[in-house]
Amino acid sequence: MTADKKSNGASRRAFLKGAVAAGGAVAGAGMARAAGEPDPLITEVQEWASGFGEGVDATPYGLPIRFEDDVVRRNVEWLTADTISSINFTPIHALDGTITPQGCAFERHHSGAIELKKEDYRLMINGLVDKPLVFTYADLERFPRENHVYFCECAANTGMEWAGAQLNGAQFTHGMIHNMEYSGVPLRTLLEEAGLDAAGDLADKWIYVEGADASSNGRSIPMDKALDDVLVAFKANGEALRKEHGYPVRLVVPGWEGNMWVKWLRRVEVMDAPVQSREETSKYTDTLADGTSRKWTWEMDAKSVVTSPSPQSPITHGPGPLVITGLAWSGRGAITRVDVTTDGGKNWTQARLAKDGESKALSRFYLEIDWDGSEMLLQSRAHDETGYVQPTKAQLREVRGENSIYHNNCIQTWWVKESGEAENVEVS
Ligand SMILES: Nc1nc2c(c(=O)[nH]1)N[C@H]1C(S)=C(S)[C@@H](COP(=O)(O)O)O[C@H]1N2
Ligand SMILES: [Mo]
Repeated sequence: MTADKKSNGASRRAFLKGAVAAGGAVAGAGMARAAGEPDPLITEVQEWASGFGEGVDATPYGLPIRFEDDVVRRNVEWLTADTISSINFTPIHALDGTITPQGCAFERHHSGAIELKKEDYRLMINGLVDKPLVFTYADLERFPRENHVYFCECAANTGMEWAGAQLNGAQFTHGMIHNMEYSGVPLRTLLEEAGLDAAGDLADKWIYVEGADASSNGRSIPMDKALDDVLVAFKANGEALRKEHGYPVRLVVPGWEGNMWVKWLRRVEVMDAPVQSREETSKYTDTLADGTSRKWTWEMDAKSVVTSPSPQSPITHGPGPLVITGLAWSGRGAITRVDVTTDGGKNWTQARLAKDGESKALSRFYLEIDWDGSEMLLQSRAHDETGYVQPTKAQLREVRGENSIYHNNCIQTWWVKESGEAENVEVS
């Protein structure tokens, strides 16, 4: 291995504690046991076949079986001073497919997750509209609905990695993302209900959206986006939004940074200029090397990560068939291709997309290899339908410097060792 590896191992290994499974490599290259070997799990009558299981009344609303209790959201205590204004991370290293179950989808709150009943819910549309309106939840349910799958990524995802390899696990480096099927009413429908004639030329108009929680989390959105694909959503993955994701109603702003996806949506004001709120000036902007900041960086650039093998999902078998898998996404449209390298970027192989990329939604990729048991520097590289290719860390630093927190979409490297264990590193 000639590439240089850099990591801040000791400090970050400490917080991971039990997160890494104990598995090491086992002998044998086979994918299945040879027939004929005595195996009590095959030859004996098992306990679970000797009596009855639970009745259908045992679990009116099911949770994952207890053996899966490590597939949970985790937070990193030292990242924030208080859990009320904090973040936790989706266990992407342990999931497959693309849909994130709500129960383990990351949460980001500025003033905690509030409890708001449907009966107490109101949405106001005001400002430069023909007739200001207030909708109840029941009113919203009477408008034609749409269903769409979209990812929601916090702009701070991967934000700890600018200065060097930092957090040891895909959950922590890339887990500020979830991908759900939303059911809701296009914001366009509600704006048209209020009437936009009063706004005049829509090309230079904005909306300001805010939540009902104490933080209100207000953001300005240009009118053309508001009228394009923004959804006022009340269901995710078929069921009501969870409290932590904005029950009963949240804004879905496809492809744009998570901060704009206002939860507990209470107000949409049509305006002739952006508000320049805290969340779009001192926060969620990127300071460059020369001290100036990038403005209006709403779209999430194409990005990908290998979810397994990875530090929390080590290889637990010997050489032979190995499934490498991960996620790719772009705020500008569909993923068209993902490449994977096992040697730190010298040779790339095109991975297999589980299905055709969907616009502004996660794509799952697989690369099946015959692992020779030697160490690997695993990386993935996403391409989207605009022709954009995910940059290396060095390429990104060249244009963005190292002052940023947000919008780090660089290529991630896992150093997979002969033991099958993996570590977050940088290659140069
Ligand atoms: N009202 C309100 N909306 C909010 C927030 C908030 O604190 N309050 N956090 C924002 C941020 S920064 C992100 S990344 C997303 C996270 O959505 P989630 O908690 O459903 O994952 O919600 C956004 N919407
Ligand atoms: Mo965020």
